[in-house]
Amino acid sequence: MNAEITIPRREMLTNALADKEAIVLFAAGEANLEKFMQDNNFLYVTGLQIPEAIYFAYKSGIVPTEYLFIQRNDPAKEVWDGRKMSAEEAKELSGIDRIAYIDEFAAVLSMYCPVIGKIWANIGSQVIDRPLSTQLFKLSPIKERFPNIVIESITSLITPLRKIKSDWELMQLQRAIDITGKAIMDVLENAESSMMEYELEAMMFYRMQRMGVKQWGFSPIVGSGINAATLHYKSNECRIENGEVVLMDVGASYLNYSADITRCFPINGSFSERQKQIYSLVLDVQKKVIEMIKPGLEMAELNKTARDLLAAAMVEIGLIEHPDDVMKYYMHSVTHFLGMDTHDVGGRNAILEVGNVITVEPGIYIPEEKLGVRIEDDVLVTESGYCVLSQNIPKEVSELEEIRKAALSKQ
Ligand SMILES: [Mn+2]
Repeated sequence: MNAEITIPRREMLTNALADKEAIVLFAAGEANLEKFMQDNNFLYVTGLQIPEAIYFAYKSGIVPTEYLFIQRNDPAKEVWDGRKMSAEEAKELSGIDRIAYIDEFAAVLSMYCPVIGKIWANIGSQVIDRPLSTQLFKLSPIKERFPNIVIESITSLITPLRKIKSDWELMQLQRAIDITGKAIMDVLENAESSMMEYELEAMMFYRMQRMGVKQWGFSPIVGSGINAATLHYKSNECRIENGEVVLMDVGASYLNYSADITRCFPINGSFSERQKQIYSLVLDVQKKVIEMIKPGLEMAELNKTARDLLAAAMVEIGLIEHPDDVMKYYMHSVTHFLGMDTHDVGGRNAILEVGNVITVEPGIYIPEEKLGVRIEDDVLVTESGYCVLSQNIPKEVSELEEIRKAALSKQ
């Protein structure tokens, strides 16, 4: 990500500001012994993968004033943390002209505060029984000294931008999806019964990291048998038994763009009749929901259709008696926005627009049969309807069985 990409984003963002409004975006804090993961709003606006930095913009008249505050390089700390990004590098990479240091932020902000009406900041969600977010904590002196300044979450200002993916963003997402697909193929071709779920996770991360991925987009789910029926199963610590269906809900994060794919497969090469029945139902519903996707459609419609179709199918096979009981075996939404965040900004009830990327992920979970099936693809909304970005990752029963049988015959 460079200035060419982020300058137009900042133009659009500051255009959305009213007179006397400001933006304050905090980068993620310095990583201690964990991997550094940048704040996505800060990254979207500046393109910079540096900790602790602060972006500030103030609009009065037409042209906004922009500052970027960065860490000072401390030669004594260099041996521990490496050299900090210099002011020249930060300016070059971000296209922001006024570069200052973090210890100057308070003085600069104090200068503008008497005239600022509102500050849009990445303050995170405010849950009343939780501690203040670091960002809100850093802004709290303003609340005391300048009580007239409204501090508001940047989410509503930045969401209209982030939910329409540019061509560049689609390239990164496609890369994340393709790498995830390769990782899933590795599992399909190498998994054996009696392996541990975490071995499958390791196979996938090995492939992903060799292809330039630094982290998972979210904690990967690899669940076999009854574990596949636990929606957010993450421990991935059980042995895979012969005859089980394995569910993998995984996504690589490539340059902070996250894939989100779910595939299920029979560990011993072929689905049982019952497994095939349930799998085929879910796949059929998934395809029908995907076919509905087009600009102007409410996401709520996708949810309603998925629920209605799954309910009808469950009644037909005698799994439930009445369609209203569908929640017993299907209890989540069928779609969410996808992007820098796995559950990206945009909400769950938006109207689809060209350039949105969403998931489609119906499922049926029957713990008493030790079976859980979810099938999830990532879909771009286009002018003529949709494009399934993960279409190359096999999901037909015949494809999955063929790949598994070929793999098992080699072992
Ligand atoms: Mn998902």
